[in-house]
Amino acid sequence: MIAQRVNVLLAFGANLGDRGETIAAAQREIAASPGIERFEASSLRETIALTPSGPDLEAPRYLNGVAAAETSLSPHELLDLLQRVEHEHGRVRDVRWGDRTLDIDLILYGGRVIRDERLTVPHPRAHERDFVLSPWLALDPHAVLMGHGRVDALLAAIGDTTRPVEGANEANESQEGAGAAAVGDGAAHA
Ligand code: A4P
Ligand code: MG
Repeated sequence: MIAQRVNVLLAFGANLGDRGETIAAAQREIAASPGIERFEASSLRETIALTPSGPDLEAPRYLNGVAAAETSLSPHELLDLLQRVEHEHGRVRDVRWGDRTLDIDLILYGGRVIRDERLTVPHPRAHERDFVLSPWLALDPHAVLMGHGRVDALLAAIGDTTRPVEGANEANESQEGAGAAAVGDGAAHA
C-alpha cells in the first residue's frame, strides 16, 4: 500500500551562530529524511527579533524562511524529526522566544487541525508574523493560510518589516512559484 502523502509547511528561524549555514544544513537533513518528498525552500529574510514584549531592535537579527514539502510521516513523527534536527544544531530550550541557533515550526499539516500537548496546528501565530508570511509569499504567491485567508492580504495588513539577506546571490533566491503546487493544493486551501 502506498502511504498517503500530506502537504506541509515548515518555518525556520535562527538568530545565533552562522544562521544561514545552520538553516541550510537543517533543510538538507530534513529534505533527505525518509518520509519527506518534494522539499522546496524559500529564500531567507533578515528579520527583527520578536520577543514577548514586542520587537527588540537590540537583539541579534533573525534569518527566517519557510519550506513546503510532502510527507508520509504523521504529525508527531514529523515533529520528532524537526526537534531532532533542532537538537543536532545545538538548540537549548530555556527562555521562551529567547535567542536560538535554530527553531523549526510546523505551520500547516495538510488541512488538519491539531491541538494536543505537543502540537498546535495550524501554528497559532503564523498569521501575525511577517517573518513567516513574507518568505512564504515569495515561495508561493497564491498561498492561503487555513483559517486566515490569503497570505498576500495578511502580509499587506500587518506590513512587511523583513529584508532580503545582504549579499544573497541568485542561487539563494527562491524559485518563484515553484512551491505553489506543494503548498497551494490541499494544505493551504483546506
Ligand atoms: N509546539 C506546539 N505546536 C507546535 C508547532 N506547530 N510547531 C510545541 C512546532 N512546535 C510546536 O517550542 C515549544 C513547544 O511548542 C515544543 O516543545 C512543541 O512541542 P519551542 O520551539 O521549544 O519554543 P519557542 O519556539 O521558544 O516557543 P514558541 O511558543 O513555539 O515560539 P514561536 O512561536 O516559535 O516563536 N522573531 C523573529 N524575528 N523570528 C523568529 O523566528 N521566533 C520566535 C519563537 C520568537 N521571535 C522570533 C522568532
Ligand atoms: Mg518553536
